[in-house]
Parts: sequence; structure tokens; C-alpha cells
Amino acid sequence: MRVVAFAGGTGSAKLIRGLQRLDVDLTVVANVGDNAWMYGAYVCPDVDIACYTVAGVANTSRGWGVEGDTFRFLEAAAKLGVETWFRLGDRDLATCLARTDMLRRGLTLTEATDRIRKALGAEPRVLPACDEPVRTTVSTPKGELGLQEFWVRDLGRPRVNRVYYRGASRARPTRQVADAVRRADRVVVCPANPITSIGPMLAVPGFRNLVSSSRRVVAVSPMVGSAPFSGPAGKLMKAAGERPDSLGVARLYAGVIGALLVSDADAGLKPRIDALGVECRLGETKMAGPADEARLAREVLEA
Ligand code: FO1
Repeated sequence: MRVVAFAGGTGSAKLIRGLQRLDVDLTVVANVGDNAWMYGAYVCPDVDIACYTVAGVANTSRGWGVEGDTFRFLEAAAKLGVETWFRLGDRDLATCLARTDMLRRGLTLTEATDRIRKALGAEPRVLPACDEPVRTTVSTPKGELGLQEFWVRDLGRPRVNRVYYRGASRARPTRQVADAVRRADRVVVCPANPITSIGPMLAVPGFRNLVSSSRRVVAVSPMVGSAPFSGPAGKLMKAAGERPDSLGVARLYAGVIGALLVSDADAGLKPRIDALGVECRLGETKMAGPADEARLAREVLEA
């Protein structure tokens, strides 16, 4: 079974681990909206966590970076007066510097990612959603912030007026993403922030049509009640004028997905989700460990 998984950060990594345990031909398409320049290196958090996850070296407790990484570079940089709020580990920095070098030598982000993924010894492919820069931008009374500034530096505290995706209209799904989606037996939208992880992909012209025309698209809601499993999804959904719950997720994905896996706790939303033309499937969506990850992956493939 050929499976394409659209992925953001922490929650997505869990489902990817679950999918890896099943006998599927897996391709991960990773969000690029929170890519950022840090310490002179081009950091691609969602691409990197996907690569580290499929390579089995991800830090699973923190949800980003490499397991057992050190922070010697950051310690030295802090002594030189550099602002070090973005905790980039040493091995992680090496990945980002290698990528930066490849991009400067003219490789696309897709090509650079493929080299990094292979160097890490991982088999499942990881594809950035697009090669052009798409920057998730959070508009606040303090000004326009990139996602890392909003979430990591300012701890998600500033009031959010709106969120938009700078550069999205000039971007296109890559040929590799289009081919993978067309050949897929199942497209999975991982439990990710619909505004900052999946939103930047859906904002790229051609993406909605590409995904909606694939065989079967199943998403997992990242929300239980009105709270996400992690991250600022609720606050940003509200800023986007959407309900911060699984019905809001279904509305954002309507027309793209065929089914949405929703927590049993939100059974009351089922009629309204079904009415959108999105088949609401109830179950346990929380992934507390490897057994949960594999169980949810199986449910997604069977849905
Ligand atoms: N998230 C944090 O909350 N604090 C950090 O210092 C931090 C560093 C970091 C370094 C590399 C990387 O790839 C991701 C990192 N993240 C950090 C996670 C990241 O900010 C977001 O969770 C993702 O962008 C959302 O998917």
C-alpha cells in the first residue's frame, strides 16, 4: 500500500512512527511554512523532524531535534552575546548547515532533503511540500512575526490579528509531491496544526485540487474538545475565524478530505461534521506511546 502523509511537527511524528511500523510504502510531505534562518543556517523544523523520525533518531520526548543532541554551539554563541532562544542542538545545526550549503550550491530544497534523509539512513521518502519559500506570518499588534518568533521566542502570547502565508501564491506543489500523491492508495493528513502546518500547504495554488483528487484522504483531528494535543492551534484557529475544535478542523479541510478521525469525546460534533461531506469517524486519537501510534496508524489506513 502506497501511503502519503502530510505532516507538521510533534503530533505528526507520532503517526509517522506508527505508519512506519506497518508494512506500507511511506512518503512524508512536510510543511515548509515555519522554515527560518537561525544563526546563519536555514532551519526546516517540520522537514527535519520528519527526517529524524523516519531515521529513528528523533528526540521523541521534546518533539523536535535529535535524541541525545548537545548544545555546545549555543553555549558558545550565548557567551558571545548572541540571542539563543531558539534551542538548536549541535547535530541539528550540522543538518541545517549542510542544507544551507547545498541550497547555496543550487540544489532545490527537495534535493537537499533527499540527500540528508539518505545520509541519515532512512528509507521512507521525505518531501518538502514545495521548493519556493512560503512563510507562515502571524500578524500581531507588535508587528508581523514568523512562527518561531511567535511560538518559541514570544511563547505564543501576543494577540493574533490574522495569519497568512507569505509567498504561497508564487509557490507550486513540487513534481515529486504531485507524483507521490497521484500514485498513493491512501493520503493521510497527520494530526497537525491546521493553520500553521497544513494551512501553508493548502494555500499553495494547485494543492487542494491535487489532494482532493487522490483516491482516499483521511485526516486525524489534532483537537480534543477545544484544546489541541500540543501547540497554538486553538488560538490560531480562532484568529482565522474558525471554531477551535474538530468541527473547525473539518471546515478547514472540507472539500479536500474524505474522512476525519475525531476523538470519542467529541461524538456530539459528528452530525455537523458529516453534514459538511466529511465522514466523521470516532475513536481514540490520543497517542500516548508506541502501541497507540501503531493502533491509530492502522485505523487511518482502514478508514
Ligand atoms: N521549539 C521550542 O519550543 N523551542 C525551541 O527552542 C525549539 C528549537 C528547535 C530547533 C530545531 C527545530 O527543528 C525545531 C525546534 N523547535 C523548538 C520546534 C519548532 O519551533 C516548532 O515546534 C515547529 O516549527 C512546529 O512544527
